[in-house]
Amino acid sequence: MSEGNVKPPTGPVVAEAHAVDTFHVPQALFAKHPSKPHLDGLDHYKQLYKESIEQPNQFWGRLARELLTWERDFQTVHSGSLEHGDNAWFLEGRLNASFNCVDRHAIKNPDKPAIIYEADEYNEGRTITYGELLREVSKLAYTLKSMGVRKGDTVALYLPMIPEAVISFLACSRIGAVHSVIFAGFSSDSLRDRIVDANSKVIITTDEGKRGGKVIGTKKIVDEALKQCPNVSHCLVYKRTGSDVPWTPGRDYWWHDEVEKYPAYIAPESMSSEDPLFLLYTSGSTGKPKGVMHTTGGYLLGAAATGKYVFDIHDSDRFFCGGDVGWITGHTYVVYAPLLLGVATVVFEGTPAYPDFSRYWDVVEKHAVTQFYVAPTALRLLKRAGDHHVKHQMKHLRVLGSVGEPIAAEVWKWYFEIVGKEEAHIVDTYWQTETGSHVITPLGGVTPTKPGSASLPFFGIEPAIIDPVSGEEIHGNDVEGVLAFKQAWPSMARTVWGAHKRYMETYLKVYKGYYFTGDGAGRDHEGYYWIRGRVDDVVNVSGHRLSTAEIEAALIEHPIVAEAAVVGINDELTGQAVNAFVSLKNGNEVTEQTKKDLILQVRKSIGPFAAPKAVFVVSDLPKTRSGKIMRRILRKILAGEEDQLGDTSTLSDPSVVDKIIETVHLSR
Ligand code: 6R9
Repeated sequence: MSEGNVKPPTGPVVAEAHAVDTFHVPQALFAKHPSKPHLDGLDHYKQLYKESIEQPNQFWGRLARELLTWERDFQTVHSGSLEHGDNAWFLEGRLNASFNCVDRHAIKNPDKPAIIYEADEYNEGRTITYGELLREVSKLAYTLKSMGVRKGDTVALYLPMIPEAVISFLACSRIGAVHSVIFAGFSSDSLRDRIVDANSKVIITTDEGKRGGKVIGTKKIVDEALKQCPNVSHCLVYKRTGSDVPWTPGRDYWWHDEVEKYPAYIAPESMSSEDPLFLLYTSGSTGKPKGVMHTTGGYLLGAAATGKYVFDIHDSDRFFCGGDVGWITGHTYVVYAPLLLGVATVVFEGTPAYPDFSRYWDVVEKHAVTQFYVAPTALRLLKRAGDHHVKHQMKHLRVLGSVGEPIAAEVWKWYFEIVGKEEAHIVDTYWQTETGSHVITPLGGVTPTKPGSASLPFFGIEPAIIDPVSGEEIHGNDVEGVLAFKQAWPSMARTVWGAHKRYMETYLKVYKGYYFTGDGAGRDHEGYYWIRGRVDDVVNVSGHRLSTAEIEAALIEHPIVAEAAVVGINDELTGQAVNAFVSLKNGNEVTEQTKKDLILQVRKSIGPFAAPKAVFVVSDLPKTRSGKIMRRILRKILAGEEDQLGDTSTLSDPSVVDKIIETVHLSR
């Protein structure tokens, strides 16, 4: 782990939190409910929570049999430990993810809507029933098989938010292939790295994508990446816009030509509970992204259980998660949770600002959405745009979820009052790519909430607040520290692809016997959790998780850059923003173009969403005598806290600090 890794958490102290209001589940939610929430109030939660912690095998064994369909039952609910990093769930059990998401609902009710596709343009969407989904998934599964994909192989997906993305997830899992989704905002370099790391031989993409009225050249980016992926034998292309795209015969295949060759049913592959279901790359405190690996039984149970209890999903619901399938939120709550529970999921291709700031609410109204789930960054944008854009009744809404970053109390209240009309329950869900599903969260229709707090642990999660200095757990309430978990849970990541040692070191060895989240947190006088943000070198920009080290590595790739230091600073709209400091190699002059080139370098190397908001070209960076860059000093300067830099005499050249202050001031 890198320098400054375990910084004491910042943010409001717990004492302030005492003053906040507690919101009870609105009575109107019960009035509009199709039946009633799955649990009868907080005591019922407490009773089940107690069982989940004291008798986890009994609790999870029961839920796994209730929520999933097993082709062969399991005998061992859990084995392994956090200490050894060998956790396994539902051993001996066999099941298939696509069977659980599709077949069992298609058999019962083939005409029930499964996917409500809301295209970028308002009237171009369509609805896909469970029966149709089964046929589409089967045909694609056949296609992948014919391309040589076998059980255990990884398949790269580089797709926009269209139904074919969901179909691709499920087609992979149907034949036992491991999907590795790469967010379609990543650059060709990032895509290449992920294809190579996972050794994917087949990739699925589109000719182009459409988002917010703009066209995205997905196939072009794939072509660029594949120049350096000699092992990719097949590229399957779904025609989204019909534009002319470059074509490599023998490697590129049109989706529509291929799928029509195959029958509309293929039997699902029998998988062991612990077989990998997917890889998803995420940023950590070092430069190289990690391929977080989730397995079948445990992950699916986490998705289904949180879908049921956190979102209070019932049979007739229509679920809308605004997250992209390229991130974990889309994996678990666009695809798996709603489909496992057999309800309709909205796949929204556009943005909240196109054609105007009413778009989300138009979608919610049009499809009578019952649960809506989004990141605070979108809410901040919409709140700022003005309440007049929220002119919709949205009377079916029961649960409004928030995810990805802390939600400020004013934004929380806006969501509750203006979007939910005080009739829907707000759930601020805390979790991570690595946790697979929600870990600290209110339960919809059940848990009283406090704006800004993710509230209480989900079933089976035993949080611990640890003192980052002593490494000891801090017991009792009204405490602050870093957040860890004491017990394994079914949907936790099992490893980092090809790097189990890194998995152990990042999550399980920091505090022995605990899973370390990387976040600071407080536990208030009522046992409610307040997430303070990352204590490592991870920056959260608009809910996108970025590693400062990864951005630094991108900057250093530019031939004129000698050294780079990247820090996250608070930003009103995006939560945090990336600011970069670079020093140039000898002989390189700073020109008007330099900063633009460096920003372009990051866009090219990672993707547009990682581009620094500001670049400061400086003569040297503040370093310790052993050469470690003191990012803390840069953060303080940007925050205008030059008077609180602390002791700078230990720097190898203390005079650089004044020069940096001057550069920052001049550029403002
Ligand atoms: C689901 C997701 C994980 C990091 C996590 C934390 C932050 C997520 C949050 C939250 C405060 C919440 N985070 N949910 N912070 N309140 N409700 O976002 O996964 O992309 O892996 O990011 O996001 O810092 O550690 P991922």
